Amino acid sequence: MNIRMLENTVEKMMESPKGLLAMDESSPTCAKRFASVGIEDSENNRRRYRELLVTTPSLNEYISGAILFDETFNQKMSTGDLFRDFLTKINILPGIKVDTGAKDFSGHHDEKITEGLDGLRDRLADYSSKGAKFCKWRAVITIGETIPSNACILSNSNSLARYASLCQENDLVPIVEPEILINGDHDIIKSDKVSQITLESLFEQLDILNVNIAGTILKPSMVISGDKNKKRADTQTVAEMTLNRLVESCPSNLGGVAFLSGGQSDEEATEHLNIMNKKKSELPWRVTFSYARAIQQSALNYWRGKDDNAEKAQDILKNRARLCSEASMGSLTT
Ligand code: 5MM
Repeated sequence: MNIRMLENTVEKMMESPKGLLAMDESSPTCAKRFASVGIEDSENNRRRYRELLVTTPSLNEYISGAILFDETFNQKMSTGDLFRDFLTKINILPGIKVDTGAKDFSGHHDEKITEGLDGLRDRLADYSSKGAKFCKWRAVITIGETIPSNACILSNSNSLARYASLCQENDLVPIVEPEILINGDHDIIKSDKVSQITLESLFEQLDILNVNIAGTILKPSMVISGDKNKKRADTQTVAEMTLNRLVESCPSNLGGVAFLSGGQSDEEATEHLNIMNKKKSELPWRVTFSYARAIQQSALNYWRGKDDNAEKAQDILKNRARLCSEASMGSLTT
């Protein structure tokens, strides 16, 4: 493990005023997003869409790194350039999602365990040799009457830590993403409690497995009421409780924090980040974004697979990336 190299990558990923663009939808997820706007799911359409994203003018002013799915990482653009090389050329670090998905957790109804550790060492060496600088692994934690179970949290935390350790062995910065789903009628207190046990378990496992914390990025959910809760907490409360949770449960030498949007509206996702960053001078790490839907969805809705809509869709994408960037500095005014 080359610590200097990991720290250098972390520094670039967390550079102000930028954040990360998550465009690593697996093929089934991409098919779902396309179906919602009537686009046929094909490799060519996935390439066209991803090409639209990465060729958006000035994207590199707001985005420091892009998380790719394996297909895109190894795919050529219409120009013949590989996506990964094009990103490097425009000063956006190419990253890669390396988990193979959240699967049903045996013996635990309604819970998921993320798979992908088998053969991971070899896959990471290959990605690293082809220019990837960082990786991502997503664990899914569901809130319900009697869940999450300790088994689900422990097993997912341990897998995240094993993945992170293998990444660092290959000089790749691991993004660890324990996503606590927004789905449900739980209140914000329950979300905070689950965040606490999840984060504490994750950092305990990272420590046990000797993962270098300064060379690791956390991609957490915000502490937020369930989407079906009748009295959802307001934006100020979400931002304050999220920051308090991170400060209490995350080590101060962590490389950085880059939130997922997790089904929040575009406006909510930027507003929460903006409020948190009003306090950025008091925080031990940078707090930025690693959004997929909150950056991409409005552009996808406009594009609908039509070349004539591409330029305007890129304007929409650029505008969302700019707003996220401003929110990551606490300087968003609306
Ligand atoms: C882009 O979606 C990623 C997961 O895709 P799969 O479910 O297909 O594996 C996901 O990890 C994403 O990076 C994060 O959830 C952030 O996306 P949102 O939309 O929550 O900002």
